[in-house]
Amino acid sequence: MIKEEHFTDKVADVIQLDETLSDIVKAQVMRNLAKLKGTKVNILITGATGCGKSSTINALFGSDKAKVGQGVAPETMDIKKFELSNIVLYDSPGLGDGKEADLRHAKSIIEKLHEKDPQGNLLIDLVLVILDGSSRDLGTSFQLINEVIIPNLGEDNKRLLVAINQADIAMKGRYWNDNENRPEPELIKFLEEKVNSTSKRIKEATDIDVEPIYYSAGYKNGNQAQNPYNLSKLMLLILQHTKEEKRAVFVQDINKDSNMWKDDDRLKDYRGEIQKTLWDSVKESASQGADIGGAIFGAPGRVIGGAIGAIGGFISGLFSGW
Ligand SMILES: Nc1nc2c(ncn2[C@@H]2O[C@H](COP(=O)(O)OP(=O)(O)OP(=O)(O)O)[C@@H](O)[C@H]2O)c(=O)[nH]1
Ligand SMILES: [Mg+2]
Repeated sequence: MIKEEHFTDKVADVIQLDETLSDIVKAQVMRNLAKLKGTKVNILITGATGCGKSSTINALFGSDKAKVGQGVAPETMDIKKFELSNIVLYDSPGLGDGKEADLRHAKSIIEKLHEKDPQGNLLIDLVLVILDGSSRDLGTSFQLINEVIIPNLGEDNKRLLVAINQADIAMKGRYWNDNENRPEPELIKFLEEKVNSTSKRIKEATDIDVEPIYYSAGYKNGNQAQNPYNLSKLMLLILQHTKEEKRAVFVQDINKDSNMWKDDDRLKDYRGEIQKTLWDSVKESASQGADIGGAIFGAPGRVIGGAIGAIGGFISGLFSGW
């Protein structure tokens, strides 16, 4: 497989060619871009067997990164690490696989949550807990969130994200509009109740406020396939829960297949907000400490060596068809 050129190199090319910038400014931007290129975002993804961890990873970051289970045996036995260009994923089993396995999994999740990076910061930027929306009994998932994850999050509650997957089969497939890939009002009501009861169960046990969302990671099964639903809502939430200075690197690893992102609840322009968030973050990271903010990365239409067009076009080109 040919490795895709890194977006920071493309931005660097544009900057180098810009004759209005001094060498000092260029050097600073180059340093910033090099730093950005090396930035890692570490995400821990966990949840019960079969909730859709692998499917979600593949939908967010491109297919076949993680093996999707077909049988009943748990595919994820211990924490698995997937290194993309800048995003590092840790795929961990949740609870519910028996007492011994549960203890082992809880222990390794707790260790991960406390692990520090070489700079002494907490390694894990974000914990995504996935619940299986089609399951009646989410007891072990609440145990995972309330007793394992939240007590070990430290100060930074923002590190936790809870998302309810398999929205399409939450009512055994009833009230899912297959043609338009969206829930009908009866199912929406059911899912909203699930969201509310989830946040209530967490609040009562831990006094922590979380705002879960529901989505579907979609599936491929032989020649049957269904696109995700609300994946863009999930992606925006992931970005918003990531430290501002790190958000830009999602540009590199995000799934470039626009089909993944098109179906959602339309309550917000999620795709537009993702683009804006990414663009703002690239701008902010690249121009830090160099006196160019307004010049190169200023309002669209201001022509400074074609920089805006080239970079802006690159970012929006990521999501062709949006
Ligand atoms: N209908 C539907 N099926 C889904 C969805 N997400 C995942 N699945 C299916 O659920 C099954 C399990 O999905 P995986 O992604 O392997 O789940 P996992 O959490 O990685 O499972 P383990 O690694 O075994 O713990 C597969 O058959 C998926 O195709 C969804 O949103 N809707
Ligand atoms: Mg898996």
